[in-house]
Amino acid sequence: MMDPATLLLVLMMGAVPAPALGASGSPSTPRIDHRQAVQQQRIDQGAASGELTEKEAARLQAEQARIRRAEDRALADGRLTRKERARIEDMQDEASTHISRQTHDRQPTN
Ligand SMILES: [Ca+2]
Repeated sequence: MMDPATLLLVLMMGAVPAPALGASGSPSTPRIDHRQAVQQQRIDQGAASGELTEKEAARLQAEQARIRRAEDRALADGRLTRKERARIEDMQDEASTHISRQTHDRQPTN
């Protein structure tokens, strides 16, 4: 069993390489990641408020999963080309439209 001071030191040491990893590892995708988080939030809120039916929410979740997979595939070689980035952003544009449409279609919940 480690004493608390040693444990703290280990945790602090463990925390140091994390930011360094981001700099030398995969290309950063802050814009894509931010939009992902926002869209996920919109789906969650729509589902919680009843503006999205379970089916609509499930479909929109599946779309988000497809976008994440596309991003993973694009990043698999450690490089995100302009074309790859544009394709993912196009998918996010479409997903955003789908979320708005399904959230405001006044479809009664079922
Ligand atoms: Ca790539």
